[in-house]
Amino acid sequence: PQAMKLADYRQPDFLIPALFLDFELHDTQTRVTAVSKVRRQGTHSHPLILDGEKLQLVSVEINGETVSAQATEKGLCLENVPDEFELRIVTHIDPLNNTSLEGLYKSGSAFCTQCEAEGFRKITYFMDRPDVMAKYQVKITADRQTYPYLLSNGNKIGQGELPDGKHWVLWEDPFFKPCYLFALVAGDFDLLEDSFTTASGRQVALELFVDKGNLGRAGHAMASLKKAMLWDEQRYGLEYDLDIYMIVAVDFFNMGAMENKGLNVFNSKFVLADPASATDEDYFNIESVIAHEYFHNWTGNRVTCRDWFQLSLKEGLTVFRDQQFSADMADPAIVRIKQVQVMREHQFAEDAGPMVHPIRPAEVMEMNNFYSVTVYDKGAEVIRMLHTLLGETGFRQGMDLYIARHDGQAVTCDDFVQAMQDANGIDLTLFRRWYSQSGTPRVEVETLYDDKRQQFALTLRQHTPATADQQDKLPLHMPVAIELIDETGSQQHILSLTESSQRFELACKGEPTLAVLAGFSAPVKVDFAQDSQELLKTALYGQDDFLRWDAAQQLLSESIHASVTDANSSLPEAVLALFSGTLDVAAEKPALAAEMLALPSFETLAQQKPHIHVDSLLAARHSVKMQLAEAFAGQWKSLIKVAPDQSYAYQREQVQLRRLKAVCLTYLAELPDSEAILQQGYQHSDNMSDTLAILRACQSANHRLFEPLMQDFEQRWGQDSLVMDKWFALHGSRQHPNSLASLQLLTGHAMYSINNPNKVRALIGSFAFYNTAGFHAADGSGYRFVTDYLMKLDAVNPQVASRLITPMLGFSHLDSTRQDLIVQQLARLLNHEPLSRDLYEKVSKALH
Ligand code: HT7
Ligand code: ZN
Repeated sequence: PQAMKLADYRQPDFLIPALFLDFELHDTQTRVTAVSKVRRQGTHSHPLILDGEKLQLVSVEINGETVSAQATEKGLCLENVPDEFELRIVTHIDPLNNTSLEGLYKSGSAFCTQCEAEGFRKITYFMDRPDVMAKYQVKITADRQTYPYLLSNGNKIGQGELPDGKHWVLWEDPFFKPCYLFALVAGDFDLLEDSFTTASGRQVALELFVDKGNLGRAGHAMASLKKAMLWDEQRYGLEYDLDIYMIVAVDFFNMGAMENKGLNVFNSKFVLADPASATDEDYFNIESVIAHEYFHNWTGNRVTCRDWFQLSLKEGLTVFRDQQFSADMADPAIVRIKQVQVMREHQFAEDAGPMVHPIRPAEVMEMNNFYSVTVYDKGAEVIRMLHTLLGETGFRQGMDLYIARHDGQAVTCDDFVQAMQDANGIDLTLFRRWYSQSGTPRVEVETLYDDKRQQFALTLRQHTPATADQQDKLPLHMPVAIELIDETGSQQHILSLTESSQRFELACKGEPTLAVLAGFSAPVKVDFAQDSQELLKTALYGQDDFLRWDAAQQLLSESIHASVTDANSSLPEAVLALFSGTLDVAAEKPALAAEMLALPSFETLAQQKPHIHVDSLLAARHSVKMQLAEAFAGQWKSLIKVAPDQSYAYQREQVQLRRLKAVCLTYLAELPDSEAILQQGYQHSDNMSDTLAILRACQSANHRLFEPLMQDFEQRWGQDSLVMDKWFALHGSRQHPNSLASLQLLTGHAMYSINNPNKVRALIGSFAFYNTAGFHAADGSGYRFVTDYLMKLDAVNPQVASRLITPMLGFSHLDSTRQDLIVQQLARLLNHEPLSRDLYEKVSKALH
C-alpha cells in the first residue's frame, strides 16, 4: 500500500453540486441509485475518477445514455466526459455481510451507515473526499413492518405506501455537505421526543431513537443535548440550523459517535443511562459525547475540512469546545485532570512510538489510523494554547471571524490560525509549527532568587527530542502558566515562551516556591528538579487545583520509582505528610482529595522513564499501595462512610463523594479485615457507580470476594449488553495468573461476539491496554494471544483491530527480552495474509 501526502493535494477536477440517492433496502442486496450533477472544474481533459469499494456495478448512464465502464477494486474511471452532465449509477451492496461497520451495514435488525472517513465509497461510486460538497435528496424504500422508521439527513419532504407492504420516505438536506456526513438509518425503535427553541425563536424538534425497551435510559442524553444547544448559543453565539435534530443509538459501532448532518449515529454506550446500570463516568461521557457531536454542526459540518490531513481542524477544535462545555457542567479541575491523564498516558505514548505524527499529519496510508489521541487530544491542547494566549475575548473574536469567513467551505488548519491571527492582530507564524512538528517537547526549568533585589529569575529551555518520523525540531510558541507560592499567598503568571532559551524576572518579596504548568498550559514534559518539601508545599497550599494534584502525583511517582531501585524502602515523610494533610480536608474538598490520593497509573509511571522493568515497577506500585493502605487504615474506614445520603442522582456533590469513596475502597480492599465492609457495600449499593467501585477495588487487590461478586453480578446483569461490557472489562484487566485462560474462555461467552466492537474493546482491549502483568507476561503469552486475536479480528473489522494493536507498538522502553518477544509477534503479523492496510501501516512502521 502507498502513502498519500499532504504536499500532493490538488483541487478536485470535477464538482458534484447535487446528488439524488435512491435506496431499496435489502439485507444482502440493497440497490443504490445515485444521480449526480457533475461539472468540470477548470480547463483540462482529465477523466472523472470515482472512488468505490466492495460494490457490485449494475449500470452507468451519462445524460440518459448507457456507457460501458470497467470498475476496478478501487473505483471507476470515466474518460471523455462532457463539461457538465447528469451521471446515473446503479450498484448493489451487501449490508448484512459488511462486518467492517463502514458504509451501509446492519446493527442488529437496523440498517445504518458510517461514512467518515472514506466509507461513502462502500455505498456508491463517488468522489469520496471532503472538498466535494453537494446538496442531497435521499429516497429510502423498505418493508414497513420491519423498518417503520426510515431516516436520513435534513428534512422529511415526502413519504408514501407501496402495495407490497413496503413504504418510502424522501429526505432533503438544504445544506451543502461532503459525503462523509451522509447518513441513513432504517429500523424499529422507541422514540423519545422533545424540542428546543433557539435564541432567535425557532422551534427545533429533537428525536432520540433507541432500541425497543430502552426509553427509560434515554432521558440523560436528551437533557445533555438541550444543555449543549443552549451552551453553544451562549458561549459562541452559534444556533442550530435545521428544523429537526435526530440521534440514533446503535449497538454495533466502531467509535463513540458520528456527527452526520441532522442525524447523529451513536454507540449506545454514549446514549443509554440509568442509575442502576450506568456509572457517574458513563453519565459524564454521555454528556460530553452528545455535546461533541452537536458542536460539530458548526465546527466540522458548516465549516468542514478541505482534506483529511486537516482532520484536527474539526476534531481538535471540537474536542476543545466539548472540554470547555464539560468544565462548565462539572468540576473544572477534575475534568482537566482527566484530560491531562489522557495526554500523559496515551498521547505521550503515541509520540514515543512508531505512529508518531503531527496534529496535521503529512503522510497517511490508512486515514482511519489517524483518528488518534494526537489529532484529537493534542489538537485540542493546541487550540487551548491559542485560547490562553489570546484570552476568552480574543479567542471568541477569532472564532467569529473563522465562521463568518468560511461558512459553507472546506478549509485548512492554516485558515483557522489565519482567522485567529487576523481577528487579534498578532503574529502566529511561530505558533503554526505546532501543526507540522510532532513529538513531546521538554521544558527545562532553572530558578534563581536575588534576595537583594527581591527578584525571582527563571530560565525556561525548550527542546523537542527527535521522533521516529522527524529528526529536526524547532522551538515552539507556548504559554507557560506558573504559580509562585510564598508565605503570604500566591501569584499567577502566564509566560510566553518562544525561544529555545528564555529568561523571565518577577518581583517577589521572599524566595517563593515555584509550580510550573498551571492547568497544563502546554502539552509538554517539564524537567524541574524540586525537592519533596517544595512539592509538598505546592500540593497542600497551592491555589491552582491542577498544580496541587500534579505535585501530589509527582511525590507519589517518585516514591514508587524509588521503591523500584530499593524494594525495602519505606514511604518518604513527604508522602505521609501529603496523605495526612489531604485526608484531613478530604470531606471539604472530596473531588480533589480523591484525585490526590489516587496512585498514578502504571501507564503514567511508565511514561516518566526512558526504560522500565515491568515486574519491578508493578511490584513497587503495589508495595507503595500496601504501605499507604496500612498507614491510613483508620481513615479509609471512616471516609467510606461519607457517602451521599439521598438516593442516586448524577449531581456534582454526590459524584464527588462517590469518587472519594471509590479511591478509599481501593486502599481498604488491601487490608485483611475488609471483607465484611466490601460485602455489605456491594449488597447495599443502589447504583452502578458504587457497585463498580467495590468490584474494581476487589479486582485490584486480588481480593477473595472478587469471584463470588462477579458471579453474582453476571447473574443479575447477564442479559444486559452494556452492563456486561463492564463485567468483561473487569475480567480482561484482572492481573491474575489465570487471566489468559479466563480470557480465552470468555471469548466463548454467550454475550461475547467478535463482530461487536464494544465487546472486543471491553474484553481484549482492557487486557492489552490495562492488564499489565498479563499482557507483558515474561513468557510472551500475552503478546501471542493478542496477535492471534488480531489475525482473526482483522478479517472481521480492520478498524477495531488497528486500535487494539496500540499497546504492541511502543516497546522501546521495555527490557530487551520483551522487545524481542513483541518483535517476533509483529513479524508474524506482517506475514499474515491477507493483512488490512490499517494493520500493515502500523506493523510495518513498528518493525522499521
Ligand atoms: N467524526 C467522528 C469520527 C468517527 C469515525 C471515524 C472513523 C471511523 C469511524 C468513525 N466513527 C466516528 C466522530 C467524532 O469525532 O465526532
Ligand atoms: Zn469529533
